[in-house]
Amino acid sequence: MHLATNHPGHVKMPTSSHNLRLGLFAAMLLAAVSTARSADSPVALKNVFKDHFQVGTAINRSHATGTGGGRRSQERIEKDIALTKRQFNQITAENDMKWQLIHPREGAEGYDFGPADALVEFGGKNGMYLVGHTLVWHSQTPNWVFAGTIPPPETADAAPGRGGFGRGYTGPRASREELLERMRDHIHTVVGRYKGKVKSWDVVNEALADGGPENVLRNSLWLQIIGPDFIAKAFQYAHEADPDAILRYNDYGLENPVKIQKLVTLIKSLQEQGVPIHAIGTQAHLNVSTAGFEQMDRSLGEVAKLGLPIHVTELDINSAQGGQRGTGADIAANAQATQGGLVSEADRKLADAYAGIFRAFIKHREWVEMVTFWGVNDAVSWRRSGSPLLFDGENQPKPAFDAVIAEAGREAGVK
Ligand code: 9MR
Repeated sequence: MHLATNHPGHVKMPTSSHNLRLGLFAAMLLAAVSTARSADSPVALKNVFKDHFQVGTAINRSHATGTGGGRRSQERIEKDIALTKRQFNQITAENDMKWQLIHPREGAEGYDFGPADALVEFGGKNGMYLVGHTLVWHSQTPNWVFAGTIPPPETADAAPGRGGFGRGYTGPRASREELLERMRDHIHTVVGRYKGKVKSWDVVNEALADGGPENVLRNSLWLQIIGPDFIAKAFQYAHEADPDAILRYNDYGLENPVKIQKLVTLIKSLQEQGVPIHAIGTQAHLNVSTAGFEQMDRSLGEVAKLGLPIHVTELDINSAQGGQRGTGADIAANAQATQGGLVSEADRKLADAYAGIFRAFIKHREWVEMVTFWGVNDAVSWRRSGSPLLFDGENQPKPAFDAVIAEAGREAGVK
């Protein structure tokens, strides 16, 4: 039985005394939700979901180093950091552990660990679970990685060190052995440096092909030069570097039934070969028009069949802009969720979508171990024009935040 209606913040009082107790608990939780609108509120995602899964966020370099400037002022960065500490118990580097940034040049001197070190220190100081993103990806990988060591002069423009990030590299290529050796060096160095601190790694990112069922794997330079076993090798190297790390395969679009089948094909094959893979990362970059309980329930149900923990790794929901003001009969409901203010149609749709997917996360809690938002707030999101997160650019909780918290309350009421 559901005690709350679809509207977050509205609780139907139950009848039996057992249910009354639980109903009161749910009501108390929801009362706490209304105080969540203050920026100093004690209501935190990490606490509300502590018996379900970790709740984390991607953070960027400004957050890790505590330095504003550029697009975001020092004052705002400090508020982002305060919000991060209050709400989340897990962090992922949005960019600074990508090959392009952590290992821009060839050789032992070619690493740039500063920003990643700052992030690891920030997480450690604040008792946060650290996730490393990402070791092997078709994107954001410098050209030198794929380049043959002695390019002929006529292809010098495409030679190592001339910029570009992997996808477009067309110069003379490394041999399979050369590329495997670079991959091994990279993984051993990066994973080894943060051994025991970064607890979980996105070892291979987005290796599945989009489109129809013909191709399982993306036609990347990794695939072309090494062959399909580049994935198994990456996991093997990461496991050698830190045998205790949780190694994930991470991809997007796992709401799409065709892509899920490709995931199943890939992961079963890795499992049959005894490859050390410990969790599936489903990015969950969603759109408000399709995101909701049914879509997420179906996707998680399929992924769970693999028998591995599921980490929701890059959650956000692109929401339409320019929503209309609620009117007439909607006013009471809107007011309840906003303490007197009106909820725009766009905010309402986003809240409903988030409520649905969190209901699905809770339903699959046996498998879902971590939920990571891809950004602290709308202003720092890669999809900022789609206002995709729970906090606005001023770090104020949106109706979607209330809706997510209310799902925990709803669950408390049904158990
Ligand atoms: O959010 C990231 C953005 O700041 C970067 O410019 C971009 C390219 O490195 O990557 C974004 O994050 C991606 C993630 O690393 C992998 N999955 C898709 C994410 C969104 O593009």
